[in-house]
Amino acid sequence: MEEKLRNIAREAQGELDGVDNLVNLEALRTAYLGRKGRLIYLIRSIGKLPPDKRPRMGKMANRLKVELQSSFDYVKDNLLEREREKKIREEAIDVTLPGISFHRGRRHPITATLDEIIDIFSGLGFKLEKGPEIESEYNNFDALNMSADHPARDMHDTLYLRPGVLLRTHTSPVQIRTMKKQKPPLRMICAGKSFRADTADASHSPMFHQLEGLMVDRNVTLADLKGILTRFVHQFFGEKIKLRFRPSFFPFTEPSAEVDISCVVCNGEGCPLCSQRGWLEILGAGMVDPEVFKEVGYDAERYTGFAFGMGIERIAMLKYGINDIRLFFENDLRFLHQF
Ligand code: 2NM
Repeated sequence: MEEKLRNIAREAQGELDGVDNLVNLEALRTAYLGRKGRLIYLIRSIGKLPPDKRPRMGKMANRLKVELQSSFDYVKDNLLEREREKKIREEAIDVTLPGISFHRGRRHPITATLDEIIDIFSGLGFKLEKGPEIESEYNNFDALNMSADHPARDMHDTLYLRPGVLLRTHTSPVQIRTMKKQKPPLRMICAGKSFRADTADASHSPMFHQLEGLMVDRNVTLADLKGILTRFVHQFFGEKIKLRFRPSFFPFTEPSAEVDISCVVCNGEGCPLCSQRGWLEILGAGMVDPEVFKEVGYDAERYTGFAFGMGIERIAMLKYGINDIRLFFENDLRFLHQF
């Protein structure tokens, strides 16, 4: 009996040493200490021993039972700890790894400039009107006092789609469309793409954006034009900026003017941006020619109006210090992400 107990102790220890997971450990525990286990079986047979041998064997068996129990517990604790460590290793998150970066989309600088200018004129009571990029020769030229033989038409290097139909060379046809469907008083702006058969260089692009405005009412004068444009320039470029109106010519306005602002870089001192002149041309304007009013059915005796137009790329280039118009259309993210 003593021999059997010692065998059980040795074998249990040997098997315990080889156990490497909790399932096998539990099976082993059942095999030795379970209700039908080897040790329990032996303990039950103690009752069949002669009475004088029972206490010693009982003690020995019980000691072995307690020892085995604590050996099992010890191995179980070790296995649990090993599993926990493995889990931590496998599920570890390196919080020092850099995040997965992504670039957020944003407005194109031309859109941002357009939005800002539209906001300013909205605040002055001008309503935004829209028109198509494909236009009739009539709306783009004839109705604007630019007849077929008018020299100003040559300046516009027009992209024709077919005879009489073209890509608008400016947004002025939107004014024609609006005046034809709406009686004065009228205060409108329009903004959008214009097209000319130009070869791209630092200051030319075959597609560019214009924003134009028109105000028609009784007694609208050049003073109103100067007042509105001054408000716009001060709001967009800053209160310090000075304006200068130079006489010019457009077929659709009389008189006509080109508007300069004091240089945004040198404040009029003279620098490379303004070619030492101290002034930058930013828009064209004038009093609407009575011929245009006649064409859209407005009474030129009763109404007067001013109109103006500006190139958005040029305005954006001055505002953001950009020296090549082509940058706007290359869609280089290194450029676009700066705005
Ligand atoms: C400019 C300069 C001067 C202009 C005139 C008109 C219309 F249709 F009312 F006659 N729209 N836009 C105009 C006048 C545009 O852009 C440089």
